[in-house]
Amino acid sequence: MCLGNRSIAIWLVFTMVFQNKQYYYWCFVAVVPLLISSHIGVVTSFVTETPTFAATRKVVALSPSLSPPPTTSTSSSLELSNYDSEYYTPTEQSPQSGTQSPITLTRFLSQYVKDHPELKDLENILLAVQMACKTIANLVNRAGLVYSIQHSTTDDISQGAVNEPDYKSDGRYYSMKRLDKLSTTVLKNALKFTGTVQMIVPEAKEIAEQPGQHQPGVLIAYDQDNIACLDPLDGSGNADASICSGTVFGVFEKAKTEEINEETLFEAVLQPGRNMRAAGYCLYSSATVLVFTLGASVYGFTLDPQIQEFVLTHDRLTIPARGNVYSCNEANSEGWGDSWKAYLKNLKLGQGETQQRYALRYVGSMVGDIHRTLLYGGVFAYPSSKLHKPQGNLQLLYKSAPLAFVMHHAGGKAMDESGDDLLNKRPERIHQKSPCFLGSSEDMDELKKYLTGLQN
Ligand code: FDP
Repeated sequence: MCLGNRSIAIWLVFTMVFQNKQYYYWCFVAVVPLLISSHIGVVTSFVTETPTFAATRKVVALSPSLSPPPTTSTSSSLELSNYDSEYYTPTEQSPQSGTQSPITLTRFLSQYVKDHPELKDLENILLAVQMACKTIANLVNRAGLVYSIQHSTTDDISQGAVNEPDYKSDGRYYSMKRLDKLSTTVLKNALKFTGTVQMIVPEAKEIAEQPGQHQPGVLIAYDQDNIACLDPLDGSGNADASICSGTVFGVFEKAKTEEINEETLFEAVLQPGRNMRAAGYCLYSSATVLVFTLGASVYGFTLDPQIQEFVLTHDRLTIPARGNVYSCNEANSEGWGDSWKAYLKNLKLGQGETQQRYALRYVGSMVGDIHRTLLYGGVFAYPSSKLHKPQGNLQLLYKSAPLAFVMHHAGGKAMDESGDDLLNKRPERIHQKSPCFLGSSEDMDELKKYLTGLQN
């Protein structure tokens, strides 16, 4: 632009001098202010961009826990503010004792296990999970970029895809496969890095329940004391459309068997959710949020992208006792059971216990729907549908049970279709699905009356 203006000006001067036409004189008068303003633009952007660059470099230099917090203040508003340094302020208080100052996950855990030495063996697994979640967050954020590249070379890729049995015509095939694979590798590597954790990726032999379904990449990881189930990326098919997805994990005490092989490990992991020692999820959305419980309160940590650290943002998270939202896939409604239908009808008409009409919110990504339910209250449900999904769509062991465990410790409830506590349900197979209902305690109590036939 600048170069263009300059050429026009030179050309005008040239023609003015050599042809002496008044017309060119007036054009020159009009172009000079343009030229000046473009120069001012260059100078202004130089002035405004320089501090931004300086600030960026400062942020990078502030490697967490290695560099001390900045002590001098500078004139730029982009410089790190005091609250950043608070993350690194040593605190004498226990994380449970109500401190208000932000605290990183690493520091939180070290303090937590100091207060609860019996949980010390969980620290490694959680630190590995948080490391992996940071990387997965990055992969998910870049999914849209990869998507556009893939769609520019559709020919050979789509041919390969349609030949595979689990091809999905909705375009979610690639990111599902690619991101599932990548996030499984990331989690595996992070867990291996602890030096104590071993891994198994169980084969999904019983996916025949729903032929044509994409097989989730569940991981089973174990060390001397614990055995964990991890769903590396639930909702991976949504990532291309920049819709949220999440990692889910649940940790059991490992059975003290002498010999460790696939059989004994699978036996050890097929436990009711109630036996978990820890569970949680990481949501990849407009923010990356890691929510977990070590069997007592629930804590939520948000990834601060400036410093690449999870910081405590939801201290002892509890779900509201009542909500005004229900969350389910209405496309399955023709196959739903009568009790769930009757309950929903009353919510929609404002004829439930609260006499208030409920709204529908359904992302279709379980971690996102559960996170919203946890924060705002209400009901999340994946009931059975006799037409298409007789067991719903959610695996008990590594999706609904860990989330039910979190829900329970946040003061909410989770049930199966008979109204029994979902945490008491023992899966018979790794990939077994089960209808589930999770949410606010009063909403769940009301729903239970329908499911158990007390109300219809
Ligand atoms: P997705 O198939 O997109 O991976 O467990 C998988 C899951 O998503 C959940 O995240 C989500 O709650 C559910 O399935 C959505 O199922 P429907 O498409 O049948 O509603």
